[in-house]
Amino acid sequence: MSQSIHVIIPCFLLVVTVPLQAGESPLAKPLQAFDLNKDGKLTGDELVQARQAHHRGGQSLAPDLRRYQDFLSRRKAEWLQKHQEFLDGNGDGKLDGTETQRADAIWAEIAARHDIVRLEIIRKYDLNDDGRLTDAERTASQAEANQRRIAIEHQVMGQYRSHPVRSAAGAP
Ligand SMILES: [Ca+2]
Ligand SMILES: [Ca+2]
Repeated sequence: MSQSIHVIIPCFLLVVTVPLQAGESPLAKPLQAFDLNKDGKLTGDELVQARQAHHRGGQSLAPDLRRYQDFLSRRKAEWLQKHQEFLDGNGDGKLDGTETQRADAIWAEIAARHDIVRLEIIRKYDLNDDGRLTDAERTASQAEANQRRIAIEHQVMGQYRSHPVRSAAGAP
């Protein structure tokens, strides 16, 4: 009887209360990695991460992150092409150092918002709670994700287009 109870209690929720040496975590070793603020407890996001890692059964999130970074690189290349005319401030048909710097800064703003959308989309469409999207979950999320990414790029570019930065030479 007591054995079946042990099986039911998810191991990641157990916090052992034993007298501690200074600096020693009350968490079981595999869980300590999730205790980001090192307070000896799993709270909020830490608990979510631990639970999702448990549901992934030891599989890491790294391949998904790489996949996202590749996606973001392709997205940036398309964006550069689409807004080439605007980003090419002096209109010589190419981006010099200053223009590239500015393009990178604008893209960093867009990418930061894409990152937020990515997490929100995963939270919403991750039905099996493993912190990643399966192909089916990804397909289900695609329409909303695309729509939101287009809106972000549109909004940020709108702001820059309506407030053009002064030229490096210094307008009066
Ligand atoms: Ca140029
Ligand atoms: Ca999932």
